[in-house]
Amino acid sequence: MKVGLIGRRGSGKTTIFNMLTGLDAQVGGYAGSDKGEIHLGVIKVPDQRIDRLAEIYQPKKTTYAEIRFTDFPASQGKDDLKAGSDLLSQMREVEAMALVLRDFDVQAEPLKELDNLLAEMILADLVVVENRLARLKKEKGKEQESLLLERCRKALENEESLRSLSLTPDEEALLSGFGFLSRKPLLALFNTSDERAGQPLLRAYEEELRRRAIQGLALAGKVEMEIAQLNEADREVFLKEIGIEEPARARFIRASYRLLDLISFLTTGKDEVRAWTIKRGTTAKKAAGKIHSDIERGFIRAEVVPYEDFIVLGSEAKCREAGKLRLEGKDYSVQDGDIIHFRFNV
Ligand SMILES: Nc1nc2c(ncn2[C@@H]2O[C@H](COP(=O)(O)OP(=O)(O)OP(=O)(O)O)[C@@H](O)[C@H]2O)c(=O)[nH]1
Ligand SMILES: [Mg+2]
Repeated sequence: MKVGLIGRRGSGKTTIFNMLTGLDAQVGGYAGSDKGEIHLGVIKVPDQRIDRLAEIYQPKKTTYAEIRFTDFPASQGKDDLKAGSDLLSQMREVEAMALVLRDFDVQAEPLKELDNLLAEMILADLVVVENRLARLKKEKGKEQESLLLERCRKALENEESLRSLSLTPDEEALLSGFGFLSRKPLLALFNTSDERAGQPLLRAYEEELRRRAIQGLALAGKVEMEIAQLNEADREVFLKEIGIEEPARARFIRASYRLLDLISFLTTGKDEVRAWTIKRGTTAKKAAGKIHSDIERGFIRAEVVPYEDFIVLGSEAKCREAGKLRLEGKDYSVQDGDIIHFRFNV
């Protein structure tokens, strides 16, 4: 999964990037010490099921699901999302956006920041839609696309995001190539002061977000970054001391999975124990394609054991005896925690 960190200059994007990745990218980029670089980082998604399965199988390789973060610099001008900018085209590549909102001092106006960012994204998308529509006028046989883009234009002109449109899978596919910002799943990250570390999102914010149909999360970027950069033993002590139950990284990962409606299925064996991230509702055949296109193409069936059953019974053989191993066809909707062996034929 690719997540972009986006926000105003000095809102704490790099601070939060460091917190999430445990890296040590230069903060305070706005002061000129770094020249607006993009930072990239990858984290493994902690998964106790994988830990447990690795203990049982002792595989050669253990692979967790991953999230890839891109920390975007705020651009030099005031409008970060100027049409045609390089930054903008890179933002179109991410699958989800985390908007970092400054909420750590008295001058902070996180909701205003949020609304401005949302408005900029709508504007950026509108430019793309209008350019494309102008070009389509000269082309034949693109009626469906034109009609759809007209619908998009109407929404955007009414200052509504493209998230608000309900689309058929076909329409979705037509739009996917544009990478519209206002259609990307969005998480609002309120970067609070250290004193509010570990506290949930303010009620007032929650209500405002609900009105905008956006999910939010509060984190105290600065102190949580410092915690993330400690070694594991010190981290535990420190977290207790300031009363944080769970590091913000774990909360962030869970919120992202919820936001994107993602689940994991698991594969096991002597070679590798691995978690695979898919969208809820993905069929067995499509899930197989996540591993390899050959397995999708030659799909015969999926042998499925739910993780919980496997742990209770202790082995695949016992699961088989107890009738917990199911044979599922290509249209089976994969469930979170399914341990799957795919049978296929190439
Ligand atoms: N007090 C306090 N300061 C913070 C917090 N988060 C960030 N800062 C400070 O705000 C400044 C900007 O932080 P960065 O993380 O570099 O902000 P940024 O959004 O990456 O900035 P640009 O990349 O320039 O747009 C730094 O000096 C941080 O120490 C916070 O939670 N509390
Ligand atoms: Mg930065």
